[in-house]
Amino acid sequence: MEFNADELRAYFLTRIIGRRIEYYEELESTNTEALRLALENAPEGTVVIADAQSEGRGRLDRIWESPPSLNLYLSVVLRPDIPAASASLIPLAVGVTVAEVISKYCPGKVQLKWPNDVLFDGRKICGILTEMRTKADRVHFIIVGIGVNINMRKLDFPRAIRETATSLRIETECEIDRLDVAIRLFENLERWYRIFLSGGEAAIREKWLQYADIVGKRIEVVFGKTIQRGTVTGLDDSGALLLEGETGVQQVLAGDVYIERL
Ligand code: BT5
Repeated sequence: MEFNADELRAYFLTRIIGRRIEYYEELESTNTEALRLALENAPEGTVVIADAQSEGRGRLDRIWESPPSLNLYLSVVLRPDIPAASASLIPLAVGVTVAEVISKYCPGKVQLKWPNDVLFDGRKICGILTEMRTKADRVHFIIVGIGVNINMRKLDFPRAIRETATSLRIETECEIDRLDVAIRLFENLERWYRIFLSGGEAAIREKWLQYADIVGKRIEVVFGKTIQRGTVTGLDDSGALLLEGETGVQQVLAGDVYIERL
């Protein structure tokens, strides 16, 4: 078959994710740097990657352990032209993206935990931090931060999370090429982001629920001093978790989920 260089160029021109890639040996946080670039009009699909983070962030100012040379820490700038209220499925689409990529390396026990932790056999292998800026009531930009534990060994984790965290290397007993994981992540994020943009919300919810395996389970959701309890019946259109409790069906918009042990 003839080699068609124009087609090759067209392929890259039509890509969104990775259109611009900024790499750093160390950053405080790739989300903070991506936020800064986005405010300077960095194009949609800009990716910021760091080998290490000195102040990797989780939700609610928690710390994301980010030692050098072992893992992936990256943030992507998205600029969907949609109302802010319609953006809440994006974190779930990112969860699905990562779950599928991790399943390629170690199939079977990958699970999504609402809103978007990725667990392997009950241990956290990836954290996702999504931050949005709005203009009037529309999305100005969204920063999707992804931290995947790749080559950390058990002793590389601080003692406090040694039993609750894991990595691809721990689970596969093989050293994994970080670049390979990054490329698969970009490809799959491109796919799910396009599904989102073309009205594929139902497909995102369906795939997310498959990986979450939570429908029918009794859970407790803790958000500050508020606790919600009930049985999960599914996700609503916006990606909120639906809980059936004594007072009827309630929407869960934020918090940490615990499966109730009866
Ligand atoms: C998260 O928060 O899981 C979101 C983490 C997002 C990290 C990425 S890395 C690239 C980008 N740049 C950033 O600065 N952040 C993003 P949360 O659900 O709040 O979970 C945080 C909790 O996970 C901590 O309190 C620890 O218990 C645990 N933890 C910290 N580091 C971990 C690690 N490397 N692996 C597994 N668990 C970890």
